[in-house]
Amino acid sequence: MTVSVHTDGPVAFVEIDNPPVNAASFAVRAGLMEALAQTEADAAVRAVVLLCAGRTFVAGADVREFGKPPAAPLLPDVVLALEGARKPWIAALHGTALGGGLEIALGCAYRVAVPEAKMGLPEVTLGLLPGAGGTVRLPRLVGPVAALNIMASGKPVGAARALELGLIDAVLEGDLRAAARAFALDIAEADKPVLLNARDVPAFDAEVLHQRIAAIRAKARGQNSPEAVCEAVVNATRMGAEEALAAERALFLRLKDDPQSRALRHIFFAERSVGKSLAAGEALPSEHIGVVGGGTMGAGIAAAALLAGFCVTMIERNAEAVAAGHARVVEVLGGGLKRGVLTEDAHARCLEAFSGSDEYGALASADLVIEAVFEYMDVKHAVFKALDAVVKPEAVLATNTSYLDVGMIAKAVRKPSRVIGLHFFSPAHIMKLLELVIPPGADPDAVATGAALGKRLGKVTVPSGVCDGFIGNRIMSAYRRACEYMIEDGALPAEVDQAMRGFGFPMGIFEMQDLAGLDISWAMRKRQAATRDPAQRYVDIADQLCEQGRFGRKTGRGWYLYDGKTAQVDPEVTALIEATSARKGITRVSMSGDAIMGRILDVMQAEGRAILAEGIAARAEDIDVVMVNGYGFPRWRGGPMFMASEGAEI
Ligand code: T1G
Repeated sequence: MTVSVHTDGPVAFVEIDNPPVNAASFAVRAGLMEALAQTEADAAVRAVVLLCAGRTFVAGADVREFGKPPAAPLLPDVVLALEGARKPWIAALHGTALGGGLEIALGCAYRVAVPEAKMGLPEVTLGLLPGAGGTVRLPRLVGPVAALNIMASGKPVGAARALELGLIDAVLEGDLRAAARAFALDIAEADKPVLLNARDVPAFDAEVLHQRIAAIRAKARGQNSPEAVCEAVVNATRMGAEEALAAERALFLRLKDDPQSRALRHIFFAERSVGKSLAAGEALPSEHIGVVGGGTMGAGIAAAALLAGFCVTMIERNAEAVAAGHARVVEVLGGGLKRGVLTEDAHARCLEAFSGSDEYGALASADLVIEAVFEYMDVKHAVFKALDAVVKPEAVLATNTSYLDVGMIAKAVRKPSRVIGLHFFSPAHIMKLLELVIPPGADPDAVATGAALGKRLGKVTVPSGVCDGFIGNRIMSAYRRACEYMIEDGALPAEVDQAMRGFGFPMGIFEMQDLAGLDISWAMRKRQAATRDPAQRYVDIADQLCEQGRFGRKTGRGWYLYDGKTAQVDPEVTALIEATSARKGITRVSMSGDAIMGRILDVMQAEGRAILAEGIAARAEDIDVVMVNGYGFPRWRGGPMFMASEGAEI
């Protein structure tokens, strides 16, 4: 039974049971209408408690229904009906009451929650806005500025903050059902609170609201839903509820058909279904993680594992390096404490679970070991030989290499099938993307163990086959080459970067190289020079910059000149580029921003098709997940392969 009614004296319990997240599907909506009729008709019922089975209160409308014709009763109508109930409804919240779930709660006379509950209106992250009255009721309950912050950020608030805001009426300790029953008995004979729709918006500072709207618009970077949220909140301050609800509906329907929302829903589900293609292996229990290498990546990986509750042992080559690596991890954890994302207890627990050593023997009890040492095959081989001699037979060994052949690395151990690739992205404790690189012959249990680690670290774990650059770096190398061809043919770095920013990237490829440091890829190009295909066009502009010691931000000069963090176009670089074109007999031709971005997108999609054809990626949506979560591809465009499938133009 998706929605059941159980009466306990004067209190009726209406329970929704629609796993996995009690999404407000058609069955839930119809069931609520039936429960409303039943409780209204039952003279013995004086108050109604609405709660959910499973792990969370309603986590939103059922997004899977969006592609289908809407089926009455529509959620806005269900909320209106609940709001009009003669008997008071109390929404009893646990887990994450999100989107349409919170809107259902706003239609109830009261809202109560357990201390751990979170609630929010994340529709903007799906390219939508609350479409069941949230943009009208929330401003009337908590004020337009707080409502705007909740709806424009899409971020949930905790129960304590919700109580402060007046979003909920009480935080209930202990058993929610019993506490909600007691609350219901307390209010059963009281007058029902004034309907939210019958209230005026509380007094607010119009200048503050205006400033918040300006900031949201500035950050929107081409997205439509934040703008719509701003418009809806302004409507709530200027219109009566009925007019504002109609305006909200119009905005919602417009956004629901917007390609940006289709793209965001595509990515939402792609991230949750990624890895479903993995062969059925059995994840081995992992509690003790070894990390070899205490540099930036190793420290980030160690911190990520500590934050996820693992015990971590870091190995470095000597006591000094161990101390340096340890200090890096302590600094990362300290940052989390300072920013308030880590409690004192959690911080202490992480430090307690962390140890370092210059002896590989310290990894004897490790369940899984990740190496993050220099990107040289002989260094990797030495590390894996040393690991092979000390770890337990069932331990999984992983390399964090960003482009070396994982199968070649695996040859260093007696049982290569235990070796996988876990390609983290820096900073490893923050970036959500993890490429799970699966060499031929890898043990399915080792692969499943890597996938389980990724899930526990809160990563989006994308399986990849073995090739140069796996999925993300391979596509980035392809469009980096295309951008260097374009600047040799007539474009300039600033024009390329502007085109990418205009498309929605946080920064362009040349700005990004200056940030990362030009010397790193220069060293790789020099290593690969001997094996480079002489028939392939090669642009040596970046080499020339490096030969002049222009390594990017860290040397104050790279593709751009830096005055602090501000990048300036450098006439010397422009001259160098033009001289290179002349030297190669190229007549430079200028390119429009759309032409530049169109070329970049074409190259991304072509490389993506090759990656699929070679079986490196299992699904086109996996490529989108990689590009959105690891390479700054704008989420609201869905990814290069989604754009190709939609025939979307720049
Ligand atoms: N609809 C349908 N399925 C959903 C869903 C939803 N809203 N949310 C989650 N799922 C599925 C998900 O695909 C996965 O399925 C499973 O539940 C577990 O999800 C009118 C229009 C709730 C915080 O945006 O943020 O309401 O892969 O892996 O990490 O104004 O899911 O198991 O088959 O993410 O524990 C607004 C979206 C909708 C919330 C749980 N609500 N969901 O996280 O599990 S629009 C949202 C989440 C709306 C109204 C508007 C998270 C979560 P499967 P999961 P999790």
